[in-house]
Amino acid sequence: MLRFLTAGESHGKALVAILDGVPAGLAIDFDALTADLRRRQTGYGRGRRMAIESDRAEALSGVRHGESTGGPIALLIPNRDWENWQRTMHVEADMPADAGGADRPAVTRPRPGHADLAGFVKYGHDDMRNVLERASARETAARVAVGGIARQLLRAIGTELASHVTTIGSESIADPLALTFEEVRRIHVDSPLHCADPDVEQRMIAQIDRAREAGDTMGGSFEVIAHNVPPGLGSYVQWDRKLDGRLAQALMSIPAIKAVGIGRGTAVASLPGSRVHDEIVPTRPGALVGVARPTNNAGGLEGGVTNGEDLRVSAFMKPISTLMKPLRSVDLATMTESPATIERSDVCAVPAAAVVGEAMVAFVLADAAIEKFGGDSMTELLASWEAFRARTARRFVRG
Ligand code: EPS
Repeated sequence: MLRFLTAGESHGKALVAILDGVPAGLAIDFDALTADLRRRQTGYGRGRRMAIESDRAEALSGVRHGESTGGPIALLIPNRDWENWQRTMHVEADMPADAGGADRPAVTRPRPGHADLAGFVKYGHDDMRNVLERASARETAARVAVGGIARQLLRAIGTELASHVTTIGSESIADPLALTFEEVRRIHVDSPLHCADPDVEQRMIAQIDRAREAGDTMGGSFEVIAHNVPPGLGSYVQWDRKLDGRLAQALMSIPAIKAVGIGRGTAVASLPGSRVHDEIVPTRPGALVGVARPTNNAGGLEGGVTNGEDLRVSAFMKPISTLMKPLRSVDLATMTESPATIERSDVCAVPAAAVVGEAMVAFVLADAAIEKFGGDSMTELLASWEAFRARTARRFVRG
């Protein structure tokens, strides 16, 4: 079983993740982790914080001489902004004499849409900074580092991932499923919104600009595609083993994600079966699953099990809840109507969320691959995968 926990506040000293269950002998490429962390920091519409941070994950345990040992991998991502927040965020009961930054007043005006009010009620905090610091999407940097390791495990069995932004506000690309994995993978890493259609991307940028000028924010959607996914991951035999359910939970846990779609997603509700289900035709020589599917509306999952087609999942993100032109709220210190708190924030973070989405999908797939192929070391896992591969390919050969 692969599992992870994260710790850390947005303006605390660092983010931490513990990833447990990585088989021994996986070569870990830390430059690749840094590149993923960098991608999460970019995208048109991000705020000034990202100019301060240059995220980098350091392993504190579980890696020796560049390879996983089989022990838990502890990852540390320092927050560079910490030095500007020590007077507000110090751990000690008394402010340390050398603490830097400002001593900011308590947050008492909850932002509609944020965890502020819910955390005030649930944990009994008077200063909602205790809520927003942990509810912050900054935590997703730790997930990207974890997902980067999961991705390296998947690469060992030939599985690759890519993502693209499909909607910002009212602008969408026409048909995401019409794009192949290769077309999505080829989107330039420095493209402003990581959208496959440059004309739509320009209109998306204009939407973000208009939102920024109005003190408003923008949501959108993205799709994650996994290519060369082993068939047979997940299971139909029990509700909590269905891979679509596991992917949905993983993606819904990303801050601000409000809906998840598999393959054709919500559109299947309004189409007849003849236009939804992907026909099965003979034959696909050389393929592991030796039949062809002319369409992939199912997004690579049938019965909660991967079917060998590309895995395609999308996620839908609400606009960020910190508005520079704040919505109405109540100051809970005085119980008087008062505009919501303004924190430094982003106008749109959908491209960043897409990178986090890749990380979460990679984690779920790596967990499912370890479950299916097992083993304590990569040698064992790869041997089991190869044997399954050979056995499966043979079953599609007749005559
Ligand atoms: C950040 C995500 C956002 C940023 C944050 C860094 O977090 P939140 O969900 O709290 O809006 O606003 O940066 C700041 C809090 C800041 O000081 O600018 C991230 O993804 O790293």
